[in-house]
Amino acid sequence: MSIFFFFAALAALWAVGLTILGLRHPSFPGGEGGARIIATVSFVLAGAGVATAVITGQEEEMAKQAEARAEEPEAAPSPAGRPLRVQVDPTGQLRFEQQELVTTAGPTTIELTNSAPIAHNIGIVGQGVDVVSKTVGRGGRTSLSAPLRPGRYTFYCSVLGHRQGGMEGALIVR
Ligand SMILES: [Cu+2]
Repeated sequence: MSIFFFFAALAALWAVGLTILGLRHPSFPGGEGGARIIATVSFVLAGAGVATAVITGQEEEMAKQAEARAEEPEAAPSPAGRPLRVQVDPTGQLRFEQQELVTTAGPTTIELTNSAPIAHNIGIVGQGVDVVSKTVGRGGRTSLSAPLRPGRYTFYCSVLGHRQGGMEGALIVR
């Protein structure tokens, strides 16, 4: 930014200087050599100004994009009131299909669909909240509801050994 302003100021000073010289000396710029020098300096100043403007613009655009990326949530937040849906890995691995859930503060419902061959449930723990749904077998569905304040929670399966085996994820409430 400062480099761009430096060249812009230099170009402006150059233009003002040329005008004053031109007004004071009717014979200005004094021959072909003088005119060529003035034309060259003007061209270089204009070129440097444009180049720095382009580079500055690109840097600002990149900084803006990096900022946008940093602010982007990893998952789109579920609109308030809509249930968050979680599926279990159908192959029997101890994992949920979702590793991260994002929602907005308020009454929150998580619905679990279990298409795995073994029984599972879903629970939320964190920020003083500790709730677990019913345990359901293959093809079963269950849900749990809790009022959630903004913060970071963990959702998990409370069946013995399942959380330790990998059945957990992050629940982010905004
Ligand atoms: Cu489980």
